[in-house]
Amino acid sequence: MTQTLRPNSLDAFWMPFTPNKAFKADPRMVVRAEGMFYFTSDGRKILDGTSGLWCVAAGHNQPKIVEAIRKAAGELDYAGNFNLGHPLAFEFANRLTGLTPDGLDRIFFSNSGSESVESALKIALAYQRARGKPNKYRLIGRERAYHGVNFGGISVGGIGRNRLGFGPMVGGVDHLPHTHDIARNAFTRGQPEHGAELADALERLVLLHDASTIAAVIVEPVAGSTGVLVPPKGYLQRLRELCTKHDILLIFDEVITGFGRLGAPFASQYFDVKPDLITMAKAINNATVPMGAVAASREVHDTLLANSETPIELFHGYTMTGHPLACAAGLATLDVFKEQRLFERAAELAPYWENALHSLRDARNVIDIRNLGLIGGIELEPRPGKPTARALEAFRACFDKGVLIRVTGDIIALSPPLIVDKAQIDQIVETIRNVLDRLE
Ligand code: PXG
Repeated sequence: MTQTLRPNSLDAFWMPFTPNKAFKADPRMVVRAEGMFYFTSDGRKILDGTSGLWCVAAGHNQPKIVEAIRKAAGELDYAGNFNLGHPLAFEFANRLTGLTPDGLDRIFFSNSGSESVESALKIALAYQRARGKPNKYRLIGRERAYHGVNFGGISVGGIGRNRLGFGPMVGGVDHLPHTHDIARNAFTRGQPEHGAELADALERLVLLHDASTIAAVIVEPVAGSTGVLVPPKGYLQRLRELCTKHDILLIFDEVITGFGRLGAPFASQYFDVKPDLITMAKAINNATVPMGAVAASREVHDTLLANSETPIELFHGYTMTGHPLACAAGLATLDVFKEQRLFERAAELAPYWENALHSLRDARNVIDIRNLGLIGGIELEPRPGKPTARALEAFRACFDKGVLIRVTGDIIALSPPLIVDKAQIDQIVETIRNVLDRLE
């Protein structure tokens, strides 16, 4: 065997969504985590203002969840769920239905948000076929949407850069306009006043394509990774009405908004709008073991099962669907959410979070601040000719000052674990102010 790499070489790992060359020239490594903190390889303690990547809702290395995984690994390392079941998957699916909106109580497991999106899109198409409407095949996404990185997800997604270079995409897809409107809504606390009428763009797509060709609309209730775009008041309600009117399924991608981020189990309950399918992942088991899921309405599930022409009703699933470790972690996570009242805690802290964030209104180069639940977005004026540079420098400077933030374009996106306390919120906000006021 030829030894081509040093033992600690950074070369072999091709990092996702990362400028690999720049990172490897100046790496930031974490080696341990606990509660609200990461610990770096050089012994520094970093306050996590991002829940990892929007996922560690119960805080890092939660002892009860860690123990559940240890125990499960010693009992049943792996069992697939193709024609052979294991109790943890059934138990976890049952328990999840205690959180999903009434009637969305059939759970399909995947291993990530991206796979949950693919699963939901395929379920939507299979449902339309099962009810005798195979011509309802179109999928409607939205500009500035992020639905993961697989082909269905980037097709309905609305980020040009994520689509560029990957060919013609999935066919039969169209997009609604995004709802971001700084001119009318800058510095709104919570939901913006202006923009509900943007949902009416669905009427235009119906005129163009005819409702008889449209299977489903997919949206993030709050768009997260493209910079915290909070839906205008009445927008999601209007979208629901139009989908119902035109016999189109509505899918909420709740990979970020699920599991208490807004102070309710799902955004669906927070906004009191019920979709037909919900995608979830990330905080489903506190991100300890890769897992995602789709919650489907009874109508969707039962129609598919009742009208199947073959014994297998849905030709879809993954080797790791309902992995025992992921399910064990999920069960423990739901216990922790309940015991520590984390969703209620998020709701109680939301006003403090809102005030703290909006105190940055007069910080240097800030052009908008947005918030909902325990999500925050701070939009910076891009540096002329150098978009994203200012935010990236803010990210590095905050990290050096012991606070992990997330940046996307020139927007700082914040989503602390739901266990965050007021002093830690102050620390996050004060660090950002300090950094911004010193940044060109
Ligand atoms: N849907 C939504 C709404 C998401 O936010 C996915 C699907 C895909 O999930 P997976 O597990 O396949 O990555 C996501 C993921 C960021 C960031 O910094 C956000 C995500 C992923 C990585 C970074 O905003 N969201």
